[in-house]
Amino acid sequence: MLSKQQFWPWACTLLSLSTFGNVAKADNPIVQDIYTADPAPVVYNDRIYVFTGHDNNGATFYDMTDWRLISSADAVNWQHHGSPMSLTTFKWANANAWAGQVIERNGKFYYYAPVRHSTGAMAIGVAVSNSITGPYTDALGKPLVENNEIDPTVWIDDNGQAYLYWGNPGLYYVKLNADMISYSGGVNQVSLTTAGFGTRTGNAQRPTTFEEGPWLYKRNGLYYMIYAADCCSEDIRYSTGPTATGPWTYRGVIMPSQGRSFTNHPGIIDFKGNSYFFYHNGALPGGGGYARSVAVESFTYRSDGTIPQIDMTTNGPAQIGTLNPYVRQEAETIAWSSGIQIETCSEGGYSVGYIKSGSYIKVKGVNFGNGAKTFTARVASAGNGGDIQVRLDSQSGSIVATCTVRNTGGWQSWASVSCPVSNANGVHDVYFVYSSSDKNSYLFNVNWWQFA
Ligand code: FUB
Repeated sequence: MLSKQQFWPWACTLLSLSTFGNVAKADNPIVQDIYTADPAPVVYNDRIYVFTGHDNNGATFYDMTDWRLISSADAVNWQHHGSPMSLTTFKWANANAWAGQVIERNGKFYYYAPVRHSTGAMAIGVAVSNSITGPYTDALGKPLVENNEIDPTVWIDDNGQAYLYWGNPGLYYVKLNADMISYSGGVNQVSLTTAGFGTRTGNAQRPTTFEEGPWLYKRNGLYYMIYAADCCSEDIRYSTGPTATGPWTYRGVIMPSQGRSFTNHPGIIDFKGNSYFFYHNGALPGGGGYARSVAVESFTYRSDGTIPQIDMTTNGPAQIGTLNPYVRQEAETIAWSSGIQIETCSEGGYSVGYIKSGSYIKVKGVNFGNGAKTFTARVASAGNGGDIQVRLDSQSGSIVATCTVRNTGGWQSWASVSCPVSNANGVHDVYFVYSSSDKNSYLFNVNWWQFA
């Protein structure tokens, strides 16, 4: 995979770390080994979890078959959690694993997702799990709502009333019951007025800018409806209201149409005192309208609660705190990667695989404090192995440790390798650069790493 600098044609001037006084910034897009779309962030247990769709390589339509999940404690290093749910979860569905959202209630997690019913119409299913990372199982064995429209968003108001909105071309909502898998009062259709959703020109069928991808939330007493607008290419706009059911007042554009994908899809959260806007674009190599990638920006609400314009960047938000290298870190905790894939691990969870010479993983803002002495990695190899070079601050930065990995007897036969570390003090971006004289073969897999 190319470096970001090679493929970001509309990039803002890339700013060096020194410009920010050594504050690590996220790298956008935040997943590099696969195409991801339709981000749905949720804060849980001091982490941001982002549920995404998964675009296929070479796709010519949204023939998506599973969803993906990543999480972060610092908004720059993202742990991959594989696929929490797939199309097969909904036995009554046969295509289109599109834009979903997860919400927690009373220790259970509810995943609302649009899929194509085997009858042919788009419908919204609900799946449930006891763990945010899944697996999720179909809660009903049939659609929760079905009117051939898509893109559910869910919000629980202060009084406990939950709302599920969805729609394209319309906008609908139901009041969910406390069980989160049924509703009362029937399906309500929002009247899409230009006062509420802005004026679209040149499309008599769709006089307002609302297109799809609604995202409902409440902040400081104000209800927000964010949505993809004014297709195509879409931009992101928003409306606000005094209640979860409006009346809605149009507030304008948040993110202009940018970034090589003719769709976009919003998700907004507050986390550790910061506000984050998730979206997608076509920024990865081979990216475009059907090969999208999720990215994130931080922003600050104006004092009246309105949202400023947010542009796509390659830098993304600043890191919250630093990453502790003296506790075990999953190898699939990544700020940026090249030439790797994530796969399930026989020791549990996930590991990094398909590593070749020249592949690398960047982890941002690693705090070595007074200095690390030893590096340990959990590895497996059915091949000839190779070296893990631990470099600081760039792919070609100084090498502070080199661990040699040999054949362990299988790609899931795990062993620990350790090597001495020198001159690793303070806070640095760490690049794990994988190296071998064999430039063609897979070298080894990595499950976790830890400094001492
Ligand atoms: O990912 C498939 C569809 O594309 C989503 O449901 C829409 O929001 C658009 O992003």
